[in-house]
Amino acid sequence: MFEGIKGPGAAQPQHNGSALRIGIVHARWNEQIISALLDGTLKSLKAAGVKDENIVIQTVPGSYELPYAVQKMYLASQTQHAATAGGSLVTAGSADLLGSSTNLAGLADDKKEKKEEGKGSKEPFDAIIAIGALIKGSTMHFEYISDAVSHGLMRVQLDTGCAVVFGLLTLLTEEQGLERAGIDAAGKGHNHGEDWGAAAVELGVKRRGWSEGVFVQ
Ligand code: DLZ
Repeated sequence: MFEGIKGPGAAQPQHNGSALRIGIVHARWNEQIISALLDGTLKSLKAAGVKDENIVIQTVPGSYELPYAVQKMYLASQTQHAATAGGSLVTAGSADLLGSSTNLAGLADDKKEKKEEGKGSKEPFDAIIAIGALIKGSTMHFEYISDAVSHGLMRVQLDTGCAVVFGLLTLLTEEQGLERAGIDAAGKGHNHGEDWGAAAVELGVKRRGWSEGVFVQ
């Protein structure tokens, strides 16, 4: 998957994602790039065995909204898990929630966009992949958003304990984005979404191990 290009190199052994629940949230700006990145991400998730019904996809207008959406999605998955287990929100296992500065009442607002997942898992997400493409313009807008989103995504993963995959492209030109989405005219690019899907599976599997005191290779 990663031959001849910059990338993480395949994990050894390949991780099995068949038990994982993965969230994806993507911005809608720069749709052509985002769409290809999303395809690449889904391709690698499925190649690792992640089941369709255990992948939840949400969209937000732009990259600036990604950290907020990741945080809310993770809390929503915890709410689903608590409801399925017949517990209430503030019970054992919800320490992450208590440590968060999020207003739980705000979850109701998010229900409008929530996809019906039917038979899928109701476990808290093992990893959430945040995908966006920021393209530099002629003002300082790009710098502020890139910085805020990068820090926001790091913060939300450390605050919640959910692995967050950084799928934000910070681009000087649209061409750079096409290359990194694997859809450039020269055909030299590589779809970074494939790396992000693999990273989510690896972190999801390792996170489960770490939470049980096991170090998965
Ligand atoms: C406003 C804006 C601009 C100019 N450029 C981009 C971009 O290249 N990529 C992206 O994902 N979002 C962009 N946005 C939208 C902001 O991220 C955000 O959605 C709005 O400022 C509303 O908060």
